[in-house]
Amino acid sequence: MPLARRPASRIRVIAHVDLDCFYVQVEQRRQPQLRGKPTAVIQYNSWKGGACIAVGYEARKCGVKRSMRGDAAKAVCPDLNLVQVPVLHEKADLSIYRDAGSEVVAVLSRVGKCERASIDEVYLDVTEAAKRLSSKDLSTLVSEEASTSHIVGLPQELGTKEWFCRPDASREDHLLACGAIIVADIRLAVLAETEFTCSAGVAHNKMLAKLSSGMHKPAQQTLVPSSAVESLLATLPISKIGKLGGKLGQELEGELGVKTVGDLLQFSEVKLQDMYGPNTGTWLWNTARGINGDEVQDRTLPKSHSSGKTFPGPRALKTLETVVYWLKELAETLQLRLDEDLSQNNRTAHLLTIHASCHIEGRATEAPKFSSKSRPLRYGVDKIVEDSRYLFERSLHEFCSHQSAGKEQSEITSSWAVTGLSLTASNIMAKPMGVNPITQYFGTRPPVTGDPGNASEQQQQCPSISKEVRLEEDRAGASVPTDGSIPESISPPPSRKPAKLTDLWQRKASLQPERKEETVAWEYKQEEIDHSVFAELPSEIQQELQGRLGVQRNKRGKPTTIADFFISKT
Ligand code: TTP
Repeated sequence: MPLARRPASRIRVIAHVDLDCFYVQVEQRRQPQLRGKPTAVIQYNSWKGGACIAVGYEARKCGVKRSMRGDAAKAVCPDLNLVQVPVLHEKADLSIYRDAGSEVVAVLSRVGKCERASIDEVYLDVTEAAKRLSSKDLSTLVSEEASTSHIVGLPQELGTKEWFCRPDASREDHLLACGAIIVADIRLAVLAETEFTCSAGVAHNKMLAKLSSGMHKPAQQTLVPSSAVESLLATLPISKIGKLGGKLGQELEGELGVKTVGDLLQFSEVKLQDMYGPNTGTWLWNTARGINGDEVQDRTLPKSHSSGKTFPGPRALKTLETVVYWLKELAETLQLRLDEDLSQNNRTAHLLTIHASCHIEGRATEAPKFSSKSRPLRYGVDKIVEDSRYLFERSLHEFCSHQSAGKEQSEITSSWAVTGLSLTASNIMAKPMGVNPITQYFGTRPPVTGDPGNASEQQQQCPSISKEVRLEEDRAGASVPTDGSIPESISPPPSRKPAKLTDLWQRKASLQPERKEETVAWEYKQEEIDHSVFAELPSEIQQELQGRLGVQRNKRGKPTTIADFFISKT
């Protein structure tokens, strides 16, 4: 559910930075002979040459698209270089891409508050830096890169540099121009220090910044002045707004005939609240006007860790034994990530969630879909396997019961097929220094297999396996051990270990499809906590406890321009 936040009371300058054809750039840096040549990165999977998951811009010009299999891509672009995602423990290994992203984050975070939003996307709040620049004479500061910025709604008679430096600019536009100069400079620094090009959107809020970063790619930046917002949104399909891509967007179209963001303007806030609830109604009303109060979070580390894999077509898992085999594989990867996070960042995760895609063979699956379920996370591969197996069985039981309504139960329970499986560790918190976790003070009850009444689980309807999982699949499509290698693909050289940046980030939760809020399962009722005892606890413990209770409450409620560089590569 989208959250309607209070509009910001001050002018902000926000950038959304998105790396161009990211995996391809990482591979081209590892294999410089590929620079300027049509290149795509494929998941390891012998079927029809593997799926393209990242396509370089040279290859796009030849007609290669991400949705293509390697064989089809080669057919449209015979010179195409296919690079396979590295594979580790029978699954794709994304660490080189994560580490490369961390290098970029390290550079970007110099200019302002930095939120790592995905493996290759970052939000930056450059308001303070823009304010500092605003007292200076911009005409001497507009770099060549900045002057290539695209400005939405720029009057034809005005050049970009003129728009930046015009004396009658509003305070809002002046700060935006300052932000654009800063973002152009930091993009050049990213290129110089990491060899990666990126594109950016610069606006007064996150939503508009994100919308605009993809308008001109690769290696360019786009500004959205407030005066251009209305016309920009008037014809923008609602699906372009992240949170309107799914069920809510379909409802808007079906119930109100809304196709573009501008179409929403005709409805009052009250009407939207009546139809979609007070929070979503207000969020929709704001969105129609380009209002978005979301703050850039100060976060360069991931909010969760996931490990997943899909099992398409004949690879679908049809027995509990094979599911448990893969749960163990996924648990091992997850535990490695948890260990790394603990040792490098002193953070621990507290919630384990299993997502799966399941259907009954030979039948269109009827709603509700296979439920995602969560429970408190216990560290250790065996414990993760035990807990996730328990959750899986619970969900499978519910799924089969529903699917068998009016049909032969035995037929249903024997013909399920799992095509996607993933484990996520979330609710990550800093581990208090020098004290044991609060779970040790209270002795958290471990989950008991077969305990049907365990109140600590939650359930979510997972409309489909998440994009996160899809990404994991892409890496892990590789994972069937009997697959042959792909002759045309270029095997990547051994991974180059980047300098100490692995601790900076990972993948985002924004890739997760929208779904009901996750809640941590806390096994103590708030009213059972004696506040005088609570006040005696070490502050770190109080903090941890508050964190948990807080979550519980949620339940309720050198080229001159970067483009030159890019062109010079082609
Ligand atoms: P994107 O940012 O969606 O795309 P991109 O960086 O390849 O290209 P663009 O210049 O158009 O932004 O994805 C970032 C990386 O995430 C991409 O390089 C590969 C990976 N990825 C997957 O593995 N599977 C997917 O389904 C998608 C969409 C991306």
